[in-house]
Amino acid sequence: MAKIAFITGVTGQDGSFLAEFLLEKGYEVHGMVRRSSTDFHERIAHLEDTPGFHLHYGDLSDSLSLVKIIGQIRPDEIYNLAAQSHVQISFDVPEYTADVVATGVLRVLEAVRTCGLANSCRIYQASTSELFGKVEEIPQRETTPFHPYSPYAVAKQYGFWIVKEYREAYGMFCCSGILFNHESERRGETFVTRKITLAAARISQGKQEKLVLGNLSSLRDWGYAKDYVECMWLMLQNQVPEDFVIATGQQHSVREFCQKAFRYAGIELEFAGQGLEEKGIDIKTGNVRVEVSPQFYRPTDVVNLLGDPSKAREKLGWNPQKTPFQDLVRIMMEHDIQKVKGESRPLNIRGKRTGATT
Ligand code: NAP
Ligand code: G4F
Repeated sequence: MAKIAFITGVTGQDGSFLAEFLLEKGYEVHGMVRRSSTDFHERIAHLEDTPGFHLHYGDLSDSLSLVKIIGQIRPDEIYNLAAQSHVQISFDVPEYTADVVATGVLRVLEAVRTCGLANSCRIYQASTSELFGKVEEIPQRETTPFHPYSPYAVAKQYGFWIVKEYREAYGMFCCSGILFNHESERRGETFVTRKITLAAARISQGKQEKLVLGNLSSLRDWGYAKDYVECMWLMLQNQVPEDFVIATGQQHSVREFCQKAFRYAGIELEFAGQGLEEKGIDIKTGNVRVEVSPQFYRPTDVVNLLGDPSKAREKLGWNPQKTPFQDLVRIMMEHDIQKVKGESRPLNIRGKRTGATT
């Protein structure tokens, strides 16, 4: 009998890679989608006719839909990836973020209990390095104290603790992956790496003038999303439910990511100036290609994330360096150089077609 997996957030970056990964392993995969005015799910469109892949309408803010889906499909494994996942936007919609990112986790756990699956169903919760926030230790590991530093991170902290609580109170196999930033050619376009790779590709093709960013000095431990979904699965195959830090153990700044991405597009950038006055200048032409705006600064920002993946390497046999930083930038740039070749519509100064602010 094929194992049955249920993925919330299947239309997202991680959900789409995880669905592919589980289908390849022979799982029957069920994904939850929410109704939207555009019913095209770009990241999973290629999977929609695959045998063993099924979609259900539901929402993390709607307990009844969770109970209905989980009761109907009776999954062996649940991957709870759905979230309002943008940190800056969590300052704009804090209450909604709390409902989906915090209470949503509780709803999934309670749905599993309501359906009588507490002893059989294993649950993965998408936790985050944002829990370390205003960091109290470098690098951050499983024992590092949490100091969440945004409405998103505070909500994710509730998710982390309620999973731990249900594990201890009811003996459920539920665990959290404390994942550091992971990116890909499917990353949402307003996260900083994808904003940069798309802009570098467009600028090199004369389709965008400049890129406007926030804090260029922010440091992140960036990995490749495709490698990280394997770890989610490994955590649920473990003998016992445990929480793991998932990271590469390498750190880079936003500025450095810019330089590498633009170099890939044939533009050598030199940064000059400080703070809001800092500019990224094309060394060959003297044109300013990167500027800084306070619009992209957060009321509180997490600026020094570096993970220690030793526990995942030792206990799960996971390789944190499968896709090194250089390869991640190359994969994203190769994809985006091709993607923007087909674009003709004019873009605003932020490289966006809408008035959105992130
Ligand atoms: P993402 O691309 O933003 O995808 C989020 C997914 O959640 C989408 O499928 C979205 O559906 C769905 N969703 C949002 N609100 C929902 C709701 N109310 N009900 C049901 N579904 C909802 O995020 P990601 O990068 O794949 O991240 C996956 C998970 O890992 C998230 O929980 C995120 O917070 C966490 N995480 C991510 C990273 C990272 O670096 N990527 C690191 C640590 C933790 P729509 O397509 O309809 O919007
Ligand atoms: O790409 P970001 O928006 O990702 P952030 O805030 O680290 O959150 C992502 O990773 C978390 C794991 O640590 C996940 F939990 C979360 O769901 C999400 O996937 O920003 C990265 C850094 C920040 O310090 C930000 O201030 O880049 C800085 N930054 C500088 N300019 C910018 C920009 N971020 C964005 N989004 N846009 C900018 O223009």
